[in-house]
Amino acid sequence: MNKLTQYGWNTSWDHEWSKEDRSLLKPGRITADFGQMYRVYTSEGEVWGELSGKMKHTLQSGDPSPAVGDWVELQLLEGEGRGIIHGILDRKTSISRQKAGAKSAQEQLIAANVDILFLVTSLNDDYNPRRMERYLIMAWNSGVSPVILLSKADLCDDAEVKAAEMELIAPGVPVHAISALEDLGKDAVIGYLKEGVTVALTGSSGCGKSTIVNWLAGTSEQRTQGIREDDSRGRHTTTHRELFLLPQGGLMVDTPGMRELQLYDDDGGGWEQVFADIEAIGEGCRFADCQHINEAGCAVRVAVNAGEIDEKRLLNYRKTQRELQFQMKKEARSQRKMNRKDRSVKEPVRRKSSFWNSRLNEE
Ligand SMILES: Nc1nc2c(ncn2[C@@H]2O[C@H](COP(=O)(O)OP(=O)(O)OP(=O)(O)O)[C@@H](O)[C@H]2O)c(=O)[nH]1
Ligand SMILES: [Mg+2]
Ligand SMILES: [Zn+2]
Repeated sequence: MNKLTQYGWNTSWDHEWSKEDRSLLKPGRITADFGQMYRVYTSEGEVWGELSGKMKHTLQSGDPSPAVGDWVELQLLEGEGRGIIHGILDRKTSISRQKAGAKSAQEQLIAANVDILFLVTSLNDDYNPRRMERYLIMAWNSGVSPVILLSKADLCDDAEVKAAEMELIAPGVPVHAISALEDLGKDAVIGYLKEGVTVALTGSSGCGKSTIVNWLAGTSEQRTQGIREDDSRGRHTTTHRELFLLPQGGLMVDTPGMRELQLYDDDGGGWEQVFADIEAIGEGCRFADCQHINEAGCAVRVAVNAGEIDEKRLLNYRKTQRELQFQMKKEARSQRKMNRKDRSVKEPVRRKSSFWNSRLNEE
């Protein structure tokens, strides 16, 4: 049987665990999330886990539900191959986005306790530097280290040019062109996989995330499917998040491709980090609140005209900024609403619609 340390347990988690009396509970790591049921890896092997009644209740009042990668407190039911989840250990990192379709600002966790995030984009029509900027904002906000993988290098003649472009928009972030089909770049990818290290994959549907899992695992762990001929888009083959233990050591979280990444900024400073170059040049603008559109004495415009900053990057800088500001306003609004409710309702607020139903339709 595999050891808990292979799943990422270490002295730091041990320390966290022993802070409270948990003698009747066992630590387990969530490896898959099926809505109401979870797969949980424990020292006794993998079991089904469901939330305790108390946890379900606190979730309804807004506490975050467990995500793939979370370490949980599990009460194992002897001989039943299942257990009850009583709590979540504090997350070291959490990758979040804004929940699709939500009216208020709502965080949706993609994975927890991830060390490295592979931002995958394929070198066909999927390739889009502006989208990569969005993914980078998410990565830096989550506290994980991003690595850019340019997949399907076999379909492209100028992989080096594209890799250089990525290095320009993401200074200091490693960029690797790979091809699972032609077994190219595998060593670079394996270099990130060490015992106990958790790597997650993210990117559009069809960019080849599940193919990467299979390529590294050397088996067909995950189902993959051809992309649509007419527009090169994927078919949303992967439908739930799952964590795999790889033969090289290390863990990999496969996720469903996103239709669009709506940013959820929890003030992690991701946006400032991604556009640090523009922010720095902007220091030289005459007006402190310069929007870098056509103001007099705008240092950013000068840099754009000199070809030092791509105009499209500047547009994305503004677009993502507006989005995050709008979202913060939404958040403030829903917070005010909550406060009003708190004053008027003594009983805990129960939501009418089923919490779990809404979770199942999330992607
Ligand atoms: N030419 C080429 N095709 C690849 C490569 N890697 C993956 N593909 C193909 O791309 C298609 C989509 O791959 P998947 O691995 O299913 O993509 P995904 O990112 O997991 O997609 P979702 O699960 O929908 O998010 C499949 O037909 C793969 O065979 C590659 O290196 N080269
Ligand atoms: Mg997939
Ligand atoms: Zn300016």
